[in-house]
Formats: sequence, C-alpha cells, structure tokens
Amino acid sequence: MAEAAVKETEDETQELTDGFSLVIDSMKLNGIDTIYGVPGIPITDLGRLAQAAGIRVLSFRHEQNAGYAAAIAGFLTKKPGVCLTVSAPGFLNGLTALAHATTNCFPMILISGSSEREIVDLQQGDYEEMDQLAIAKPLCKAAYRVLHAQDIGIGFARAIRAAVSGRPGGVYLDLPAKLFAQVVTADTGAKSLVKVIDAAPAQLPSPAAVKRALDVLKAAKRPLIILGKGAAYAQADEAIKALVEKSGVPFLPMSMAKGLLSDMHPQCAGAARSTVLKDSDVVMLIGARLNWLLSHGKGRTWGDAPKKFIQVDIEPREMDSNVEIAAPVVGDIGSCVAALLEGMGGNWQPAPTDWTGTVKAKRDENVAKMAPRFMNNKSPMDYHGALGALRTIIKERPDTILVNEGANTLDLARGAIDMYKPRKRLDVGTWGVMGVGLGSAIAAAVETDHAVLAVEGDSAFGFCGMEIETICRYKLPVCVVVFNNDGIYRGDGVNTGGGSDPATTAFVKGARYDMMAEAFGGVGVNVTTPDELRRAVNEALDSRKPTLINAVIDPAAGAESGRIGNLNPQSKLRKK
Ligand code: OXT
Ligand code: ADP
Ligand code: MG
Repeated sequence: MAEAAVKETEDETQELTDGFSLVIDSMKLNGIDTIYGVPGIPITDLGRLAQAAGIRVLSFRHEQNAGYAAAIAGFLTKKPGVCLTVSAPGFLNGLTALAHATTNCFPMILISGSSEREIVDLQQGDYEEMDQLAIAKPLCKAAYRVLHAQDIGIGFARAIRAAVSGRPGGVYLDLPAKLFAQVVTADTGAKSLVKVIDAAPAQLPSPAAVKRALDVLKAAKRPLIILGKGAAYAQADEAIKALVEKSGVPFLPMSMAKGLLSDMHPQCAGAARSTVLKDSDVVMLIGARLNWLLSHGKGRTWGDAPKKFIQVDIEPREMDSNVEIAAPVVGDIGSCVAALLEGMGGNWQPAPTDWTGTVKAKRDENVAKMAPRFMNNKSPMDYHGALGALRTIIKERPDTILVNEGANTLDLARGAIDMYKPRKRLDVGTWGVMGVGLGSAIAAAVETDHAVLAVEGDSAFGFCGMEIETICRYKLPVCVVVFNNDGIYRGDGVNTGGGSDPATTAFVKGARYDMMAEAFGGVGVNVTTPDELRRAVNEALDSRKPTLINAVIDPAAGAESGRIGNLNPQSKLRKK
C-alpha cells in the first residue's frame, strides 16, 4: 500500500474502506450488476460481499461455463459481462472463455484473484502461483493488474473502456489477494472511483467513405448484404432494417445475425446461400468478417465472376484481411448505417428485379424442398423430424432465446429453425467451440428474463452439462434438449482395430440425460417422437421450470462434422 494511505488509515477517527468494497463500488458505479463465477481463495468474500451489496452473483460449477455466460451477457447487453475466478487453475479455466469472447468481439472482463507478486516473481511456490497477467496478455484485448486499493477505480475504468470501445473484446483484470484487504480512508476511496463516461463513443465514418460505398452499391447488378453478429451486437436494428428495405438488396444473415431481420422477410436470402454468394457482383458486409465462415471471400463458394466488397466495420485493420475491399466504411454500425441511409437520399433505385426475382425463386425452391422433411414423425427421430417440432415452437414463441451447439445438431438447426427477432439465436460463434451452450443459456435467462431453449448435441452437452445443476439451483426458465444420437456426429462408429473399446466418436448407448435434471429437482423427460418432443418443450416453456429433455435421435442420422466435413484433413494414403 502506498505510504500516504498507510498514514491516513492510522488516524482512528477516519471512516475506512477496503479493496473488497472498492471493487464492488467500482462495479456498481458503472452499472455492472451481475457476476458469473466460481468462489474460492482469494475471492470467496468478494462474491459474498457483492451479493450482500445487491449485485447478482451466479456461482457456476466450472469457470469456463461462467466465462461463456459472461461473454454472451456482453453480446446481449453491450456492457462487459464479468466472470470472477480464483487464481491459477480457476483463472486458466476462465481464460478459454475470455479468448472466445475476444475472438467473437464480445465485451467481457475476466477478474481473477492472484497470488502475491513478490513470491510469484521469485517463483517461490505460492498457493496457486502463476504469472497470470503475462499468460492472459496475448489471449485478450487488454490486461491490467491493480496493486493499490486507491487504483481500483482506475483499473475498472480501463477494463470497461477496453472491453466495449472500438472492436469489443475480452479484458483481463488481475487482482492480487493482498489488494482486497488493503484499507484506505473512505474519503480517499470515494475520490478514487471512476464513472466511465461514454465508454463506447460513436465512431463516425468519413463522408468520402460513405459516398464511395454508395457509388459501388449503385452500380451493382446483383448486390448482396451480409449481416454478421457485429450488426446484431450494435443494436441498430431499425436503421439496418431501413437500409436493407430502402436498398431492396437481398440479405444473408450469418448464424447469430439470424432474426436481426426476420428470416421470413421477403428479402431474406438465407435459404439461397450458395446462389447469392456465387452470383452476386457487389457484397456489402455489415459486422461480418471474411473469415472461414465465408470461405475467406474467395474460391469456389464465391464463383468466378469478379466481385466488389463494401465492408462496414469498426476495426480499420479488418479491411483487406482476405481480399481487397473496394469500399471500406470504418465506424460504428449505428453511425455508418445512418450515414449510408442519409446518403441514399429520397429516390434510391432499388436492386434490379431480375436479380431479386432469381434469388427469391431459389429461396422458395429450397424452402419447398425442405418442408416435407420437417413433417416426418419417425421414431427413432432423425434430425429433421425433431427440428420440425422445434421450428414450429420458435415460430409460435418468437421471443424465446434459442441456444444451439453440436455438429449436425448445430448445422441442421441453423437452417431449420427460422428466427424472427434480433439477438435470439446464440451459438458456437467464430471458433465453433463446443460447451458454450449452458453458460449461454444461463446468461440469456438472467440478462433478459426470456425463456430459453437450448438445443444441444449430446457431445456438446457433455462439455457443460453439470451446469444443469446451476440452472436448477437458480430456477431459471431454461429448457435443454439433448439430441442424443449416442455420439460425436454419429453413434454407430466402430473400432476398426477390432478391440473391445468403443469407437472414438461413440458414447454409452441409450444414455438417459434427462435423469440428470431429476437429480437436481428439475424436470426430466425422455422423448422418442417429434410429437412427444413438441409436447415436452411446450410444457417446459409454459411452466418456465428447469427442464432437460433427452431426445432420442437415430445414431445413423448424422454426417461426419455436420456441414463442415470438408475441413477434415484428407490424406491420399488414407482413403475412408
Ligand atoms: O444454398 P445451398 O443450396 O448451399 O443450401 C444452403 C442454404 O441455402 C439452405 N437453407 C435452407 N433451405 C431451406 N430452408 C431453410 N430455411 C434454409 N436455410 C438455409 O441450406 C443450406 C445450408 O445452409 P447454411 O447452413 O446456412 O450454409 P452452410 O453451407 O452450412 O454454411 C457454411 C458455414 C460454414 C457458414 C456453416 O456451415 C456454419 O456456420 N458452420 C458452423 C460449423 C461449426 O462451427 N461447427 C461446430 C464445430 S464442428 C467440430 O469441431 C466439433 N467438435 C470438435 C470440438 C469442438 N468444436 N470444440 C471443442 C472445445 N472441442 C472439440 C466436437 C467434439 S462438433 C463436436 C461434437 C459433435 O457432436 P454432437 O453430439 O454435439 O452433435 P451431433 O453432430 O449432432 O452428434
Ligand atoms: P459473423 O461471425 O457473424 O460473420 P464476425 O464475428 O466475423 O461476425 O464479425 C463481427 C464484426 O463486427 C467484427 O469485425 C467487429 O469488428 C464488428 N463489430 C462489432 N461491433 C461493432 C459495432 N458496434 N460497429 C461496427 N462494427 C462492429
Ligand atoms: Mg451427437
């Protein structure tokens, strides 16, 4: 502690405060009202005191899931989601989620208690010793350590600004154990707090960039707008809708942007994906990167015809990351879209009807082709039969938040389940990471109070399944459906070595995941037909009781890696 502060606290007439209180005060002052974490040394009392001070503290069974909850809380609210962990192992468990938040551009703060600097730096073997700051740095957007109680306010201000300004991301805040017990006068403490003003300032695009983009768009014969999760995050829903409608351009939503404009919107090209990517001549990306999910903007997916890209993004370095961007529009999406709309003026010529007609015809054809598959009532169920039941439920209950992970369970649900409202679909994101499901479901319920339907592959569920206890403990309105096909991708794999071990992708056959909910006082249901599934999910959403449904899926129904089997390395020496 700084010398002046020690002297100050020796005056017994002074009112005092400590590191614990200053951490809590900093959060409350900046509107952080929820913490996701796991208690333990040295942050057990921090959790207790935060709860006593009116912050909602959700204790998880594993920090990674708490971290995924914080990440998605950031996506849903535009405020940093906070995850609180103990030192070394707890910190490392939370770090995967922090890296995931950074990769996905979600604002999050991972706060970890840490061991004493003096001992860590001399590597003398402290309890849970680790140089956490150094380890976190390359994996997040920013990392800070606070050593003095009177710097806690500044530490939080830096963390909050770093998380939400510019391209959002994950921030690590290292709080050594000793800090919490440091005492300063209440007056010094109060003066040290910082209320962050305008944490994510608007970033206006240059008028020249806006004009350039509109010139490119105006000249297009076959334009396309791609909406990414950055557009969903921006919460500029009405302006984006106005831009799309005024331009008349077909739009393709990326997975977590589904519902930003309804999938039923006449301009939605989600069901004509291949056609619009291949045949478009101008593509306007709004909050979407040209990464692997868009085949890096080149190659077969994009066809041979020359293409021009317009990209709206807050991160200037995103431009030209994979292909040339003819018209970069750098700024926050709300400001950029408003400027584009204004620049279009009153008599913008909408996209050519021969193109929009072609897209619509392809979309209608694909939708019609798929429709009968959703109607089947087979038992054991295939994916389409089961998803047919769920797509109707989301149509009838469009405010329900859909969480989705797995391989086939993910890829087929994305196409099958139409979304109607913004930020209602949460999934594996940029890394395709398994295990985000239950943390996301918990945060969605906590942050929005909407009912949540989590559609999980049985493998995906295994990464986070213990959080079913957390869902039951906090009585959250979450219905988890495990698509149980006995394994990863398929449950019918065989051990080609002929031994008695099961195949590497196979799980226990006929497992009853529903019984896990019963163990914790929740509702467990085993279903074998789409009708039973529909009934069980409707009951769960009506009752808002924690529910786990084991949906028995044909083990032979899935494909290796879902729709991304092409990414599996192929050696000509090992033909399958
Ligand atoms: O236009 P065309 O003709 O092409 O048609 C397209 C659309 O136009 C059309 N469409 C429609 N038709 C009709 N009606 C409607 N409404 C409609 N909508 C669309 O359908 C097609 C397809 O459209 P889509 O889906 O939009 O397009 P496409 O081509 O698929 O898009 C490409 C992508 C890349 C954008 C898309 O596929 C995508 O977003 N993919 C994400 C994939 C992903 O992230 N997968 C997860 C990772 S897989 C793997 O890594 C797994 N692991 C390893 C592992 C991981 N990931 N993490 C960790 C921590 N450890 C290990 C594991 C362990 S998955 C996995 C577990 C799997 O087992 P589970 O039991 O959990 O799950 P099951 O497989 O179910 O058993
Ligand atoms: P998707 O996976 O849906 O394609 P990505 O995660 O690849 O989406 O892209 C999101 C993009 O959105 C990132 O490049 C990020 O910089 C950008 N972004 C996030 N928030 C904003 C915002 N408020 N304004 C502008 N761009 C944003
Ligand atoms: Mg499976």
